[in-house]
Amino acid sequence: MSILIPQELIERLAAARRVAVLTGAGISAESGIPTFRDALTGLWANYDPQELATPEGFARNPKLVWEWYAERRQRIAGVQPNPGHLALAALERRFAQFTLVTQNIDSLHQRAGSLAVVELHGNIARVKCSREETVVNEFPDSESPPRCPCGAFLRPDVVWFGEMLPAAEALARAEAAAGQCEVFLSIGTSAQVYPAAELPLRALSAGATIVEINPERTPLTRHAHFALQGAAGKVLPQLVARLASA
Ligand code: BJW
Repeated sequence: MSILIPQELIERLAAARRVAVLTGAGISAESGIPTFRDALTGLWANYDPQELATPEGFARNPKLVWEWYAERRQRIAGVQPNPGHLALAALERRFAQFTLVTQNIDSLHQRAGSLAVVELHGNIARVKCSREETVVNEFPDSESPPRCPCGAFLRPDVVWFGEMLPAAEALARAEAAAGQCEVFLSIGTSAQVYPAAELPLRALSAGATIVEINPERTPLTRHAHFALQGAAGKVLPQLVARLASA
């Protein structure tokens, strides 16, 4: 089913030179990766986030957390970017300045061909020492979790609740893009987790047009100039096609 995309949105996008995008788990849902908060299929549906995505949870049960991430890493390796990821890669080529900020850790944007990707919550493919924070490229897979030569457990290089965002530099790039863009697209995120959820509000305060693409309403919806209620894998290719003929 085709979603009605207002002509005014196409015109604003066609006139824009600086565009920023924030993506969340919803954009990868159509690739077969469960989201976090969807009640039935979400990753949290069967687990308590406090046990799996906090440093305290890892300290309490490192084996459970390591194995949950190992399972997700394996699942991600077996999926492909979907039409939503591919449409964003195509969109990037159209604008003078285009920044794609993602909360996802799955590399699907990069695999779809996006170049300027800012990863706010790390990347599941990397592993780091839980004490020294250094990235470790080779480790024995006989232990769960394996240990760093310093003796501490290795952990996924992702950002858990209560942790600072890794690269202060990544957050600074995301904030700059949000503050400077003319159009900001928030795609497939429940807009509940900070500081990512603050980015569209920053863009709004700076005068940008805010566009949300999500089948469900979120706390951002009432602030959005355009709320396109549909799946990213359907809406984004339509948006790109309309823009190409604008
Ligand atoms: C579709 C679709 C389709 C489905 N198409 N759409 C201010 C106020 C209150 C609290 C805080 C605050 N500032 C900081 C905090 C604390 C905390 C926080 O935000 N808590 C909130 C829950 C209230 N934030 C932090 O702790 C952050 N750190 C920090 O702020 O450091 C400074 C600090 C330190 C100490 C104390 C205080 C401050 C770190 C946050 C890290 C989040 N980490 C995770 C795990 C990453 C690793 C992993 O993947 O395992 O990141 S949690 C999880 O949530 C993951 C996601 O990236 C993130 C966001 O979720 P997302 O992507 O929005 O997914 P869902 O599932 O929520 O939504 C999916 C959406 O898609 C839905 O809306 C669907 O409808 C939609 N959808 N199909 C389009 N086909």
